[in-house]
Amino acid sequence: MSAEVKAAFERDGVVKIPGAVDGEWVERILEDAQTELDDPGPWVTDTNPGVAQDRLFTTRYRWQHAPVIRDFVFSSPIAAMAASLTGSQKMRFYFDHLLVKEPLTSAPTPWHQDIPYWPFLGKQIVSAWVSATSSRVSHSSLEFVRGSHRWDAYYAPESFDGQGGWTEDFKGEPMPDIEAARDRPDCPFEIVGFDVEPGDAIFFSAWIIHGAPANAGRERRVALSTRWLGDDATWYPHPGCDPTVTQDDTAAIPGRYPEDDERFPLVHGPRT
Ligand SMILES: O=C(O)CCC(=O)C(=O)O
Repeated sequence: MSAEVKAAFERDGVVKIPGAVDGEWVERILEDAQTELDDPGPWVTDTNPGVAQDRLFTTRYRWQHAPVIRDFVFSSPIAAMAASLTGSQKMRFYFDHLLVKEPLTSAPTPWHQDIPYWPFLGKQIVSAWVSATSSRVSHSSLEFVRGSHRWDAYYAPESFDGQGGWTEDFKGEPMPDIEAARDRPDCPFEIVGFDVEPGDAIFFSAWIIHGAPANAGRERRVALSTRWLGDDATWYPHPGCDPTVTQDDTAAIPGRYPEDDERFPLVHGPRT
């Protein structure tokens, strides 16, 4: 990563890296997506099961048993890129999240911040959203509130299926109404979106506010988001966070760097 790209990531909280992974990975992700749509695993959000249009489908936490995801995590260049962007010596893996929007999916991805959903704190926590399809912002590519990773805000999570609160347990500030503000001349948010081609990656801070519009197009949109823990990550289980991994599942110690190779394997960097 050039100094310029790293500076942009630090300033904006997001950068697009064109052609981050090659066509072979793209093919494998597309095949994996079809397999999951046909036979979904346990951690699924699905607004319209079984149909070919108007369906937002997400599935996650499969790296331990899905060979494509496992290979991607351990063999693609993404971990090294995440380390370079965040200035981390090491990168541990948190989880994988496959996100599909079928043609004419009316559901937007709500504006949200990732960090409150997750049992971690730390500024060197990053996602790599790798697109396996060509997508314009109007066809549900991602949008961001530029610089919002530096606000020090921690907003209450929302469910992706439009059903409102992610959990009753989480007490937090509600997300500002970005959508209502965006067309106002005095909109205080700088919204940036990225059109993508297959293999492009959007890297973004776990603290940045982001979302995606509906898919107004006639093509399926497929992306694999992987979540990475940099050097300053600490384990922070809290009410209402990600139910796929709890304190019962890990040897990680609250407030400490998560040295648990079963749950959060070291993928990049030295062991010591
Ligand atoms: O793909 C999407 O629509 C949303 C992705 C997202 O929010 C994420 O990867 O954190």
